[in-house]
Amino acid sequence: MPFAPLLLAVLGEIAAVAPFRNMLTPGGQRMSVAMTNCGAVGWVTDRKGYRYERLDPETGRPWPPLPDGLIELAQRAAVEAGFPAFRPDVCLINRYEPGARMSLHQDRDERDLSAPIVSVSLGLGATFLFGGLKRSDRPYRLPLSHGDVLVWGGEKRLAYHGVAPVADGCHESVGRMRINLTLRHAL
Ligand code: MD3
Ligand code: FE
Repeated sequence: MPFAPLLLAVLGEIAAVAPFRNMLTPGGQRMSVAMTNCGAVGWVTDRKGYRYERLDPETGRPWPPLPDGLIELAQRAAVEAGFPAFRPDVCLINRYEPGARMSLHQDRDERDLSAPIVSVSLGLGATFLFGGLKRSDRPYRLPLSHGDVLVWGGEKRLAYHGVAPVADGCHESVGRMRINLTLRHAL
């Protein structure tokens, strides 16, 4: 994967400023996925709810800037998928250790839901669960592996989705984890 080494270097710099943390859901459950952000705002959750915040609640400081290379990668993917106007302003970074999962949810905290979301997967593979517009719609299972770049937009933007528990393993360049970056237009 040509862009993986650069991405991993950038991730190390981001995590040094805004460390990965397991956030609390509004219901009080600790998430198994560890998260951080870069960009003008960052996605957070705690007892008060889900939202985007300008300051990292862990450090009280702004999130690290969104690297230009990441913006370009996401814009190139979005153009290919038919979203030439996509202007990402935030990247949510998810880290899955073996056993971590993400239950079915919708992404609806972004202001303009006509903007797509670009996701980049690194490290261990995972099964992505791709449901419908109702939580009860039975999800498709889609394997995701290192280097996959996907663009989620249009009528599927509000589809329920999640990630099945990540199986144990060790990826040769990323190690014992899966990293997923989602580039979004949140503001
Ligand atoms: C389909 N992350 O951060 S990324 C999330 O692999 C999230 O970490 C997953 O769901 C992960 O919110 C999946 C791909 C993705 C992101 C947003 C979507 C797929 C989507 C929004 C609508 C439909
Ligand atoms: Fe999501």
